[in-house]
Amino acid sequence: MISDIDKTASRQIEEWVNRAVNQTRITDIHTHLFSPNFGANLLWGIDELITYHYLISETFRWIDLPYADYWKMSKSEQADLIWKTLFLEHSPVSEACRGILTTLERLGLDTDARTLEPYRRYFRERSVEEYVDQVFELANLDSVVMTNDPFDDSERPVWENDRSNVDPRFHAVLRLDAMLNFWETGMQKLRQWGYRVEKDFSGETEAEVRRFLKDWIQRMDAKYMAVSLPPDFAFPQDSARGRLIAECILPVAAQTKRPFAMMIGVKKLTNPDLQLAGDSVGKANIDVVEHLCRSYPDVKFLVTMLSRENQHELCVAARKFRNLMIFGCWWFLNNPSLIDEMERMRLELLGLSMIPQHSDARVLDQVVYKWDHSRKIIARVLTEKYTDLAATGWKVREEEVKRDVQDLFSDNFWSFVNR
Ligand code: RAT
Ligand code: ZN
Repeated sequence: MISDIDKTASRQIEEWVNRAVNQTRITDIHTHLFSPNFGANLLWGIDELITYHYLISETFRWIDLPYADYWKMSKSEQADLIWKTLFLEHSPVSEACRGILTTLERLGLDTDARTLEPYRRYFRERSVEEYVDQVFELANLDSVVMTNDPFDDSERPVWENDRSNVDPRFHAVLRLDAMLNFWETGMQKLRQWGYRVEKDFSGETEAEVRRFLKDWIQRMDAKYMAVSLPPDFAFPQDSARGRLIAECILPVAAQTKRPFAMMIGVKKLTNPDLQLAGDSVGKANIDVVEHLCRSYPDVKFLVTMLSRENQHELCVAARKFRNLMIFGCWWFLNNPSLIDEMERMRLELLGLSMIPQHSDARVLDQVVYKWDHSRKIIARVLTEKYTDLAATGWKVREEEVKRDVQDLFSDNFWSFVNR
């Protein structure tokens, strides 16, 4: 007979879960952060936090300023405008605004200063190296996975010249949007770098793209290859992207045993005037994911989808294919109400065999709030699930809770990558 467990037992479970969730060091499997040797590519500090593109789009809801005028402003002028609009003229209740306050609070700053100056002073006094240590400590991170784009001219030279200086806490990922989504320009660059590729795929093009992928996986020690894809992503498809995936990415993924990460559902530049803040979301077709997993059992797929409407079928797909690992609550889904719903659904459908979250941080300091907020939700949902188990008479043990949280926050990713 299933009974309610007594209050002491449920408090005990809550304590164990909170302890495990707070003390387990996380591998953050998708960020836009960089090891400090990438110089200005690593963003940090108050002005970067405030001008995060999530906050830019929220600001334009309130102001009539022409978009172009905003982009002409200096970084600190932009930050002043966003601060005034979203924090002083209205209360900062959105998740992205609240995140700034959580970060400042965790750094030990007065969140009620109502002016950016004390925060600017605080960051002026710091060096990036000491700040990376401080942030890793505060967010309790083991390591983070970067997004590394060899087609980016500010990034490529660092890999070519100086890669021994990469901080070992920062892992690389070979990001391939520039080639898969923009073949005409991507292939020009490949040619400049000495790969014998042709726009119409004649000659050695496919073999040469495979050579490029293998060269860069090795150069970066990339943990996986990745791309973001539109809602209408189809495969197989008679297009440059379809051909590149079929003939280059998938064979190289199988051969090198590196997963292929697909981040599906982004509508790029729905409002181009907003630049990076101008992307939107659309529901994608799960059949494509299922087709890939079924047809390429030797390829490991890491998948996240941007639309809330895709989440249930994505969980079901993961039940069918062990070469599919689902991860994160991506971008517009990285909000408490949706994280709560998604983690609950995943635990119910997949148990602990998933990667519940990634931060997607673009500014170093953001990992502090993103993980603070997600940890709280994950702890709450897990507590409820273990409490339900305890009500059956199953004895929850602290060691097992720790093991499970270690899987969720780190080992599921590493076992999948190394499988
Ligand atoms: O969440 C974001 O910051 C987006 O702009 C994207 O970077 C997205 O996460 C991506 O990796 O494409
Ligand atoms: Zn991202």
